[in-house]
Amino acid sequence: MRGMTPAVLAAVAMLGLTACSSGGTGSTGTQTPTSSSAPAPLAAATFAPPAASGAQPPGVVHNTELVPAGAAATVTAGAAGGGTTVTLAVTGLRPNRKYGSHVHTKVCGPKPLDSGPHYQDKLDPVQPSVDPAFANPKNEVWLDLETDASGAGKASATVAWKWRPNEANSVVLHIDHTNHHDPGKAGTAGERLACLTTPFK
Ligand SMILES: [Cu+2]
Repeated sequence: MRGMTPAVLAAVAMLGLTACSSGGTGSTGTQTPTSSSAPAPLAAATFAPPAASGAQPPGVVHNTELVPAGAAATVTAGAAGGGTTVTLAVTGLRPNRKYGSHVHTKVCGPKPLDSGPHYQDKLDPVQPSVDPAFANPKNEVWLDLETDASGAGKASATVAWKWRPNEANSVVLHIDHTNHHDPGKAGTAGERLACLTTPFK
């Protein structure tokens, strides 16, 4: 601060106050380059009940018994060769329990079905898609996981394609692991428990 006039110091102090009162998460220092091997989270939130109307929280819970208060999720995604890798990490779920999960097309809303169908690379002309020729983990992003004793879990999926812009917008947690092969049930994992709005691009 040597060499600064009192007026400059006052201005610096005021800027500081302004920055703090904005409450934002703006830069507070030098930017460190993000490593390509550890992409920044696309979305991260503690699940919250849906808002009665208007804007929804980023993570919406539909079943508070199986996604208890404090449960949280983080999604990262990045290019992998010519394809895409998505990772889902959760904490605070029920311990030692299997959950299904997929990338869905729409943002999370107050109702479980608001998140729309699964994102598919090759779109099944028949919707909802339960044909294993389309509803499979090469054509969709499946992130089934099993929690540990603390309720934490992680899943990763790599597919050979990239997103169509703005068509994949959430990660949904389901009550069961995903059905892999049964025609009429392929890709289904039961009740939608929670949803994290995630803008895949
Ligand atoms: Cu799903």
